[in-house]
Amino acid sequence: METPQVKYLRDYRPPAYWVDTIDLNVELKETDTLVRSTLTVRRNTDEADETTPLILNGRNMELMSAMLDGNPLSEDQYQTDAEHLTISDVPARFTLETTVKIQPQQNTSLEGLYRSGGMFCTQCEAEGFRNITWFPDRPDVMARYSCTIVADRKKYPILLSNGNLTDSGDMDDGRHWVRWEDPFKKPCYLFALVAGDLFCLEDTFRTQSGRDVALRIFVEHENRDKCDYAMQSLRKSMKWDEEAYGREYDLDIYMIVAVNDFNMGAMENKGLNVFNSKYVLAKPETATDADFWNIERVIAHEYFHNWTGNRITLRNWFQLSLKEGLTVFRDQEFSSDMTSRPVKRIADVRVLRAYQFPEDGGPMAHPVRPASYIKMDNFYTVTVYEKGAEVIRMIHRLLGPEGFRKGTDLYFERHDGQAVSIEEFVGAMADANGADFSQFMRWYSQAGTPEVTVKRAYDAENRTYALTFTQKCPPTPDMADKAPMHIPVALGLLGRDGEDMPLQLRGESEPGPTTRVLELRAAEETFEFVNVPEAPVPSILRGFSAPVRLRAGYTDEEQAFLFACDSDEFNRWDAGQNLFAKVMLRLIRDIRVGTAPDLRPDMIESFRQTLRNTDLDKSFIAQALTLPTESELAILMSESGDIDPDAIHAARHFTVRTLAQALKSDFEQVFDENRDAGPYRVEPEAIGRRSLKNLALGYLGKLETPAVSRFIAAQFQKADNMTDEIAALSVLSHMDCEEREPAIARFYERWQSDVLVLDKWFALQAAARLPGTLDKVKALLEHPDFSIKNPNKVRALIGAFCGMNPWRFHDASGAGYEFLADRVIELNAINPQIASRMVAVLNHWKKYDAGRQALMKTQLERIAATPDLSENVYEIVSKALA
Ligand code: 0A1
Ligand code: ZN
Repeated sequence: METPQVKYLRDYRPPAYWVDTIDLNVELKETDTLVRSTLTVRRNTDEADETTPLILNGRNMELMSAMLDGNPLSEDQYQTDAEHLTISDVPARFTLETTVKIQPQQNTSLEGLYRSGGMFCTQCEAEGFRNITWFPDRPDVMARYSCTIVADRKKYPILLSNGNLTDSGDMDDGRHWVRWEDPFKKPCYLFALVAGDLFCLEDTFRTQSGRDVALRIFVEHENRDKCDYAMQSLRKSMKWDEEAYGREYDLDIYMIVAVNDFNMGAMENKGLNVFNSKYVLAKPETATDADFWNIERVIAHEYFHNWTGNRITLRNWFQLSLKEGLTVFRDQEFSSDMTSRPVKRIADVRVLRAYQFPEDGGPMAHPVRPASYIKMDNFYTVTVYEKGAEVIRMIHRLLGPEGFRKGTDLYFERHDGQAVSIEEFVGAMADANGADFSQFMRWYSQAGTPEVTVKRAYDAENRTYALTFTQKCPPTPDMADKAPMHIPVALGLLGRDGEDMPLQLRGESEPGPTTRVLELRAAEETFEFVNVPEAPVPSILRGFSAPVRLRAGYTDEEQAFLFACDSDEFNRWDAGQNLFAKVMLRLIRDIRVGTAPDLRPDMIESFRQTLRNTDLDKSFIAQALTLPTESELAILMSESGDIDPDAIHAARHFTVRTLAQALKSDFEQVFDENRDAGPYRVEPEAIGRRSLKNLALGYLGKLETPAVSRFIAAQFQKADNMTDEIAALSVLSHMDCEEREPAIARFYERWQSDVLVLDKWFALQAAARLPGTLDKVKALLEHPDFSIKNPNKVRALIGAFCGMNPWRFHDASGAGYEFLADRVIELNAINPQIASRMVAVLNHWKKYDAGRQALMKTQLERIAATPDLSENVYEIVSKALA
């Protein structure tokens, strides 16, 4: 294998040729598909002259014919290799018509045009369009698209592409055709095509300017009763974007298609979103509260892309966070407005810490704007998406909501219709507000999670309080030395009574609001507050105002105090988590040296108080009393030494069990009080009741007595919605009791015809902490409902075992590692994107003990030596081994 080529941001040049229009004619057939494309091409005279060849991207296609300005190209006028079509002598403007044959039926990579069940669909981001036809496959080439689709009328009554349907007709041979025209210029990664026999749910939305937009959701007929929530979510998203950003939808039709085989969550193709069916289909019997929440979030995300991504798109793929960080920030704010702001913030920060912080500290660490990549697919990461959103959130925090809105208004006004860079976005923010973001830009170029340490000094005599912050960003494989960042630190000071103190910085004539944003810019900086009547407890980084690791040096007592009193609900939650984590890290130490573990009574008491606190939102309580997971503890443990999965499991198990024993009657009472949430509804109050009730069930399950397993099995039987049903089953799945197997079997019988519910069934068995789990997972690979070609199934079974079951996956025998490597090698030949997602679990191998390190390394080396290794997997594995 040749060593794959690295692409660098610094090498970016604008294209040598523009494409103004592309007309596609796609003839879908049962064995292969013919694609005729007509491009109008124009030389970019800033970059190219008559000697510059036209180079187009393409792969996995057979070129049937090529014509330049109507004249067939002879073989000496062009060259092809596996990835390019080069035409050396072209005029300044011309049309190029090519016809290619492709084989969507053979396409298991799910990139380009492929089959999913009985339908055809496309996925072109990032570089999938080159699997469909010859084209300059890069986001800065924006063209106007028209597309005619020809297919069998019976099998594919629905034929869709971007924009507006302008014409259609029947042919004599049982086929029909439909023509779509998209009036908006777009990069090819936003092209989409769908053909199938689909049910369509219709609705309309009247925009703020009074235009009616037709909304259509297409699904397989059997799922017709599962689209209402998605439609409702779409309408809410459209309204919210008008209100929050003044953004109105621009076409007359907005379509969403649900497909079962999809590599990612969903795709924002212009006017024709293609979704993983998991983020569309829901009804109370089959979807959980979390599923409903995710559907609303993903529908919003893709809809918001219409302005942040489509109307204004990317100059090159290095700028991915320009659209993704911004759009994630927008969907997070939308979800906060639709649900509960603190609970949403807690959930988002949990993801950031559990996935992004480790990424930033591992072999794949990269800045929010990566400087290089081998395969762009590998950079759809939590860093680009979630840390990218945190960076936008910091801008929002620094400018305030009005300033931020002025900035986005200017951004849309200046750059509509363009392919731009992150500089243009931050530039609009700066210009609209007269602000200086030059130091702030380091968030885009420096990888790694900054560490912020705080020293506190109270001077009772002068009634002053000084906070000294130091910041340090650890080295990452791409960069050893980092310059200080511009970090907004939102902060409050709590008095002994638990109330926020008025805050007055030295030099200010009077106190300001009780939460202040301090802006750190230097490696070390001191802020001094005056008129401070007593030594306060600081609540630092309220709302998680910057994606940093905070070292505030709190005592347990201070943390318990913040957990009980902080007016900032995020920090309140965080204080609890830090306290529990600290307690469990101590237990881990005890267990490792053979000391009998013991849980302090004050921890149990502080837990009880939160559980019984009726002033708190129930969803918040459920979040606050969910202990850090084994994976989260592993991250914390890795900061000071080797991760010990066995001790982590033992410590967490001990903690949960001890709490369950000590608070048994409290949990039972909480369960009873919240048992009746009325008929199932997706609304915050009912969700809160269910989450608290099921939290209690989870703790009670750890008692593992026959009475408890009977009780949980009864809850499982009685459940009338998937949230409760799966909650009970998942508690049972970890228990070695006689109710377990019959419940799992019953669930299968009940749901065997619903592929999405079966994903839950696979995942739950793979995540079970019982000793035989790996053998069970291997057996389930052979189950008739499992398919390695379906990404959702792979994530459910293999992903859940390797990613959600750390204790079993990291079994000291290395059997889990070997299992994963076998699957990665198998997937490499089927679907490289999914293979590389799966192998990334091994990225953190150096954080384990010598024995496990050696075992993981052996498997990584085995994967690296696989013949025909895809670029996707090569990039991850070679960086992990470096
Ligand atoms: N842009 C989509 C996500 C997406 C990214 C890559 C894909 O294929 C490699 C597919 C979808 C989003 O942000 O929702
Ligand atoms: Zn996106």
